[in-house]
Amino acid sequence: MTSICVLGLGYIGLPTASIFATKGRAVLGVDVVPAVVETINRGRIHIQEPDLDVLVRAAVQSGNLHAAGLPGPAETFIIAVPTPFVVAADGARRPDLGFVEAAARSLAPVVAAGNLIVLESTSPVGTTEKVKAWVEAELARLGRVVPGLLYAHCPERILPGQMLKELIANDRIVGGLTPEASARAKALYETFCTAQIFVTDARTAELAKLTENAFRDVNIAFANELSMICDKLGVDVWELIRLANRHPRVKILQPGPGVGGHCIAVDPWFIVDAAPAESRLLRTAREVNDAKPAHVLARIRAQAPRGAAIACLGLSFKANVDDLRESPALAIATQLAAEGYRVLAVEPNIRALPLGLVGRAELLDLPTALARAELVALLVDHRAFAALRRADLGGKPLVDTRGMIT
Ligand code: SAJ
Repeated sequence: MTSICVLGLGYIGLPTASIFATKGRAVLGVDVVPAVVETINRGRIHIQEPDLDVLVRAAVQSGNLHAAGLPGPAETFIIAVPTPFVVAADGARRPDLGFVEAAARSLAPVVAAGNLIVLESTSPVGTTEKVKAWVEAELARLGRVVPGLLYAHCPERILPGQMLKELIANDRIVGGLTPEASARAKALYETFCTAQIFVTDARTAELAKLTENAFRDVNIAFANELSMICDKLGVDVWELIRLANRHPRVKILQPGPGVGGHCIAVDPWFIVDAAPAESRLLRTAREVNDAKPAHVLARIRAQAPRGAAIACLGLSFKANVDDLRESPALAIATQLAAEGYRVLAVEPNIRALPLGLVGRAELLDLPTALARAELVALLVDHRAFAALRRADLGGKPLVDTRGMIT
């Protein structure tokens, strides 16, 4: 009998399902994409994350992890599907809970009395209550009566690039719709989490996760705004931050080409959408970070005429990952190509250009790109670029969005 059914085998669901399986639980992983199901059942992975391949292979080979297209009966269900936003006609960003709703409704045919349903997806306040309403609506439609279902939110906090370490070692927050649900969810995560698990209610747990990412977004926006002020005033922002951070109570983050990924650039909007009049700082931070790629593009245009060859060092959304989703570096490279620049992309973490750049850019190694470039744009602070020095650039103009090249 399956112990845990995990819906969504992406960046969160796959490591979570695998770790439960390696702890001896019988896990059914569910994904709507057949290729993902097939890949995982072969013990392979469809995403890049250090050591995840080893974990998934161990989980599948132990016989404890199996993937399928539909959920089956289990004691516990974990929903780990995407929660993106959609841009409404008036420009507002609204959460798209379509994947969560579909996952919740898909449970109705298989849930049994006393089952626990955990929402892990980062979600707007009130979503766990909605999950309950969707399951109940679908049960009613099927004419099923299933007493004692328990619901909880348990957001993940793991950092892409060091997920497996953080999955085990990060403190967690669990918020049930009832104290019994919280207690069951806490016991569930104690299976593998070696850190503290704090219990609260579902709405606080939902807002806590959004708050963590909004906090980081606001702090990165501060750094990005400083970098734009410094460009205007002719001050070296890296030197400035280094010095200001010598104050015992100042800890400024690092500017970059913008904020990417599927978390920090998304989650604050769920707060802004729910409390627009009160979320002035959060909205402005999002706007500042979203405006940074345009600032970087303006600096490149000012130093290189159209048609020039631009070495774009890094395409991913942050250092040392292959994840191109919502990447400001990719957006900058794509825009340069659209404007007629010759884009020489250097991205050591991918083997082929993303579709949007195919035929419009070249994927090169670092020495070749540097040799052919007329301007060098350092967009991602990958380890692979750490040894690069200004002296290696032969006097070519440099736009260093990460303050990496000295
Ligand atoms: N960035 C900067 N300057 C900085 C720090 C980050 O420009 O000083 C940029 C990065 O380059 C990247 C973006 O911000 O484009 C986000 O990167 P990140 O490493 O800060 O965070 P994510 O999106 O990979 O993961 C975040 C984490 N949240 C927090 O640190 C509060 C992670 O713990 C969450 O689990 C994850 O979001 C999530 O899934 O919500």
